[in-house]
Amino acid sequence: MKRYLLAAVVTLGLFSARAMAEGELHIYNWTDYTAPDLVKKFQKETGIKVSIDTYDSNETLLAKLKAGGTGYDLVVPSQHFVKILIHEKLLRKVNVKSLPNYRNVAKRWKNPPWDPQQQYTVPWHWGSTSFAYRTSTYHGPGKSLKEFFEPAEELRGRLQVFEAPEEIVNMANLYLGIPFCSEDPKQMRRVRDLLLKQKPYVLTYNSESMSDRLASGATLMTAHWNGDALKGRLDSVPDQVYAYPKEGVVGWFDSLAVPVGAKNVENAKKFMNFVMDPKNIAIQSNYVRYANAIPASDPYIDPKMRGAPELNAPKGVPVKFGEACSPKAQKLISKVCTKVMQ
Ligand code: N2P
Repeated sequence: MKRYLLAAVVTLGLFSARAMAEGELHIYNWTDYTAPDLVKKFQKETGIKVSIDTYDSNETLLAKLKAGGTGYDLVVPSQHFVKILIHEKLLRKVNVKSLPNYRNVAKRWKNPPWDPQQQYTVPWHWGSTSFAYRTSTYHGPGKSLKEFFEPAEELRGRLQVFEAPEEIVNMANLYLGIPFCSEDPKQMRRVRDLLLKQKPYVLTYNSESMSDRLASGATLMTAHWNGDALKGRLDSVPDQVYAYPKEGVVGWFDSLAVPVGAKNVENAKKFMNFVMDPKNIAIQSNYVRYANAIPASDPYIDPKMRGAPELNAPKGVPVKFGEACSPKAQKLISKVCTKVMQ
């Protein structure tokens, strides 16, 4: 986990008088998921000093919020974890519809099933989870999850698998044809056995630096999120392919939400409103390379993202969105992953 203050506000350790006056905003977000230029612009326009901590899975976020006393004002859960966090009374209502820029949200993403009255969340990005590789070092074809879960011999010790339990288990479920959030110990034993069989091929269980490891040659295949894979391809790994296996990819939709106990709620709402502005969310999308829910941002989106295969699932490949698992199913997932990743 990294904590950093943006250089814009850390001028020889002295904060501008305006920043002091306007207060602070503490964001807890996924690694490499907040555009520095977006934050700089927000700080400049509002005088609010922003700090960012990062995490690498919804489970880490959930555990952190459950422990309490985080000091965070904004967090970025995926859709099914929004439901869990609401159920656990860990999120605070913020009357999203009163924010002026809410009108910019695409109709299809308004009042989403995980927040039907839009009381808690503002859309951030949506995307999918699959695997990726470089065509120069692995010949694919990248058409089945079998290549990821039961890899070819050349991949022994050269695979990166997310440390995010539910996402990896969901991928395994897709491959094995087992429903998400299974409460059936027999089905979950099949998942465990598959992951244990995959283990000798795994170099690291880790949800960061996926493209960097592919670029250096440390790995030949990695679990990946589609936007991160696109970013990797555009920045440093031109032959990186994000696979769309026939069994499907795991879909997710991440949102901004205010945790209970946040001290800077008004500043959090200012940021929520700020990112529903088309130009601002375009700055964010162009950095992280993920789609957003503000259609008026389209003219400002980097043309390199238009039609990018990473952001467009081919017809016939199912995109199956993660579901809010019952405590029993959550426990089984955690048991499987503790056994596999220990
Ligand atoms: C992190 C992106 C994570 C998105 N760079 C997963 N929901």
